[in-house]
Amino acid sequence: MRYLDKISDPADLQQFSERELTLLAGEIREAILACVSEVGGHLAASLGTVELTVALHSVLQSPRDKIVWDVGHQCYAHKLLTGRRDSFGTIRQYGGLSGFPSRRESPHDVVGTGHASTSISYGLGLVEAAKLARGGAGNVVCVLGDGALTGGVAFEAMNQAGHLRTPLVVIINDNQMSIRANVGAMQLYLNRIRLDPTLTRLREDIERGVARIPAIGPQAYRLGKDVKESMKALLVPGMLFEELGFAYIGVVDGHDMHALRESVRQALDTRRPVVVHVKTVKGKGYEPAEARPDAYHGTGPFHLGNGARKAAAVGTTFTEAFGQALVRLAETDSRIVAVTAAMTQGTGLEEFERRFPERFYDVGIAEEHAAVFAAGLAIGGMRPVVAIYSTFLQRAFDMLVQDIGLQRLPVIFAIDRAGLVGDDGPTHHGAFDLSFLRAIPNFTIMAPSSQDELQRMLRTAFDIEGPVAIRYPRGMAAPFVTAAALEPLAVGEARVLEEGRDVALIGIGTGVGIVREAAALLQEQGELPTVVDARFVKPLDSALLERLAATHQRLVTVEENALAGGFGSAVLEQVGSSVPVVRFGLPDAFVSHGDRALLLRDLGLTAAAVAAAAALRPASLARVN
Ligand SMILES: Cc1ncc(C[n+]2csc(CCOP(=O)(O)OP(=O)(O)O)c2C)c(N)n1
Repeated sequence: MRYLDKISDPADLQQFSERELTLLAGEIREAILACVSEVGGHLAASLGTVELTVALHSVLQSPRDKIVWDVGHQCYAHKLLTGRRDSFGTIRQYGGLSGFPSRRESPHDVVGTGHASTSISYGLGLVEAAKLARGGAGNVVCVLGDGALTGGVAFEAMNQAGHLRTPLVVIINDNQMSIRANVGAMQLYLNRIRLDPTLTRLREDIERGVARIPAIGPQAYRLGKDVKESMKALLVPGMLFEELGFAYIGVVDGHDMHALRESVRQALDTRRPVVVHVKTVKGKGYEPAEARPDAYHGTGPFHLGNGARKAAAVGTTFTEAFGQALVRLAETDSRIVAVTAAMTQGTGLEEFERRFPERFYDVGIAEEHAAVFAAGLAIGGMRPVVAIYSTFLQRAFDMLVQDIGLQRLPVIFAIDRAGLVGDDGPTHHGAFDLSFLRAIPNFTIMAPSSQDELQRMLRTAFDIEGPVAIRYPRGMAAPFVTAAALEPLAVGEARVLEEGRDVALIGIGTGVGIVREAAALLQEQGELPTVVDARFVKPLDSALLERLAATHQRLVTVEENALAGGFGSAVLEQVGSSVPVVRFGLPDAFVSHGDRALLLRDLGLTAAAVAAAAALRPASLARVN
């Protein structure tokens, strides 16, 4: 029997010796690999934190003690140790376990996460709440990566924690990687600490009050505390954290069970804010993932033997279509600058970075900064393109309003992963961008139905002297429309795909594929709907909408955005009560994780449902909003 099979609750770890805990870590690694190679998932981060997770759960008493996982993508070992071993194989699948901590799933998942850099804020709130409630609330340990430490909110929380002197343990899981190699001055600082063991020894020497600094010798010690403090500031690892009011413990080998357990105990004993700097290897224990942790950050199913992906993608994704077009445009316009917040690969900017390194910026996990930085670039005469996932753009909402919309700056947002993303679930679905962008004056908002359309929209964006958003989904670009690539579009003009009668089906983005299919179903029943690709959410093609309203008995809109405030709402606002409008889109609820097609089916976002709602024979109406 495996050690893992003896654990149904973290308390069961108490029965094991440190040697057994280390063996258990090996079993957990195997279980993660067996599962993720079958169903895909966040592999490398979870492999890197196995010993850390075992160490934490063996020292702490969860859920009385609370572990807050930043981002949460490294939580697989935690799930295996907290009563979810038998359902682990369902992770990220429709109806199965979430790929992230989820409050609905387990009392051990103290917070539900998915977005980075929030753990210290949560942790601080938890400890302060316990103080206020005067309950014996246990210890709180936040685990965040060096990548997450590039996010400003982490520093906002440290600033407050240091000030309050709140007893809170912050474990920095330093693997030198964000999704790819981490960037920024903070990473250089962490590297300096972790790469130079003499610094750690120096720290110990100075802490003991022994002046053994070679060039200065014993005299310095006699000069007293001030000199000692300034020497510390220059040389001592972790001084930056100490200046912020945190004690510093490190650097700890994140794969050494004994060292980890000792340092966690020591940290808990300090009863003040404390940083434990742990050095781990992302992808630890699986050679392909150690060699290419970026490729195995999030992976589809793969062959365990050699790490090769089981299903290679065929065709061009929207992401690739965007990246290619941006490179083409940048060849002839030296003002074009690309900005990403730690998502170079995910947003298709690798080729741009290779071709134009001086015009490429990875700002780290800092979406708010990315937006304002781009605003500065635009004021300075550049044409910045911020390539960003819809869900992460949510962080920068105030910047979109204040720093870009209000200033009417020509910043282009290339918004990837708009709509449902599938396996990652509600923390990652891009459900709201049309709603929150549409409310901001001066923005032009487009959504392509195909890769050609995306490329033409990007070209169009550079002709617009104000902010632009282009939103497109994860996955393959529908190949059904071919237009002359990179020809600009007429701003605010929709495209009538089929002139029909009675019912007008109006799609935006992925909605266009659905209305085309729905039209085909209706045609089989002898109906002749009008079919429109709206292309623009703002400005709307108001002339066309007025004409359709006057000549049709019903308008049907289809979008992959929240119905509240989305494209269909815009159409309703335009046509008022002059014609019934049936809207299809995402509900006023957080959509779960799982296969995108299954989720769309559950939500009634299918061609069959649209056709049923569009059919004029009342009996076949599926739903009318
Ligand atoms: C606000 C936000 N922006 C971007 C992401 C995408 N993302 C997920 S994990 C990750 C890298 C995190 O690096 P780190 O914190 O060092 O953890 P590691 O994966 O190295 O363990 C990024 C950029 C996110 N989850 N949240």
